[in-house]
Amino acid sequence: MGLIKFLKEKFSKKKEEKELTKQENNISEVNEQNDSKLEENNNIKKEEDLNKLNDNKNSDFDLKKYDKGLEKSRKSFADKLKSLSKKYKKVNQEYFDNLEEVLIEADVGVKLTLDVIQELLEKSKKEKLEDPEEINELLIDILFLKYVKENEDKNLELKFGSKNPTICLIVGVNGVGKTTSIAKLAYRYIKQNKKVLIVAADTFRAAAVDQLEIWAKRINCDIVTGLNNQDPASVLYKGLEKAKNENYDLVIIDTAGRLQNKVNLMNELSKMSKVINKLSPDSIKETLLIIDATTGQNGVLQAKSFYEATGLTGIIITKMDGTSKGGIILSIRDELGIPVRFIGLGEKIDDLELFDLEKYLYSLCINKD
Ligand SMILES: Nc1nc2c(ncn2[C@@H]2O[C@H](COP(=O)(O)OP(=O)(O)OP(=O)(O)O)[C@@H](O)[C@H]2O)c(=O)[nH]1
Ligand SMILES: [Mg+2]
Repeated sequence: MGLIKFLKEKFSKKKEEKELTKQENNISEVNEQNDSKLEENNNIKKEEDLNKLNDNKNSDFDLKKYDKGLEKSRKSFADKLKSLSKKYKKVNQEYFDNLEEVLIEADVGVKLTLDVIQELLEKSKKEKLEDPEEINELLIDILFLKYVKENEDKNLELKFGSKNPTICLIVGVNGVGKTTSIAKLAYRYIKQNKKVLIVAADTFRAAAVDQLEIWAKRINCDIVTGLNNQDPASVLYKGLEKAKNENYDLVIIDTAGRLQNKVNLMNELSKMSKVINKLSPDSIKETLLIIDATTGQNGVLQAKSFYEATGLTGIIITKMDGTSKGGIILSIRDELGIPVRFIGLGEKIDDLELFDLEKYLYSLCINKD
């Protein structure tokens, strides 16, 4: 079965609702059984069923967020695919040229677009496909397979060790959404009962610290700050000592985003890495790059620079709700191979979602009208 059909089946509302009603009925049935011998087993089953039900409800809720957050991109990408498939009875070279344009306009990137079109041409020839709908379905399959990497950890959540705090360095150029994403991340893990500490190591602008302090207060998260223009590494030092002494689970570090001078940036970030390695040698370390989806292919260039300067363990793509060019995720993955870990789908504190390739492709590529 092609991915489109699979995703439609997996995510289609009717099926989900039917499934939920069925499960709710099952739970009521379980409730109605009073046989004392079965009571213990039933309780376990009831709990399992309730968990499943909650998982489904959460997944349904997440899907709605994806759908809403990617609305602009879908309106552009999925609608163009649909009108293209309506325009042609049979595919021809012109169809593939148009498809190429749609992919480039969605910011899938020139390199990946050309690869995908090439593969699409070869496969459609081999399988003798001529129906535009089938070609579009094959296109989504190819996009999916291009993203997926074997032997890669599928769990995109931050990892936690049993003893030491996880140290998460947040990097990115000015205005991409670093501070907001830090607040969103802190909130996510506070909700998962983690003890979280924010370190305001962007001492370059006083306003940056103020902004982070406001967020920290709002979500009730501890924060370590320094003085304006204080060496960021010394603020970090203070933060890591506190984290160690007070048994925090997660330390999230805000940094300044001055990419204008790459040498400066490299020096500053490598100094920070040294502090982290010295104070927390046994901690799990993450370096997450924040990319603003609305900056398009420029984001790919930024990612390359940061990757060279610091090494990255993942990417957070923000402002997906504000762009019609949702293909940027595929382009970045293709160019750098780094996993997108989270996506920002709005300005609110809970508008940060774990990246889910299936939900993303479903929301981006499938016209819901
Ligand atoms: N629509 C939308 N806006 C976002 C998202 N993430 C961040 N923003 C907005 O982007 C703007 C910049 O966000 P900041 O978090 O201040 O960005 P920053 O990278 O810390 O900026 P500097 O500290 O100036 O380098 C703010 O107005 C945020 O509300 C998102 O996912 N969606
Ligand atoms: Mg900031």
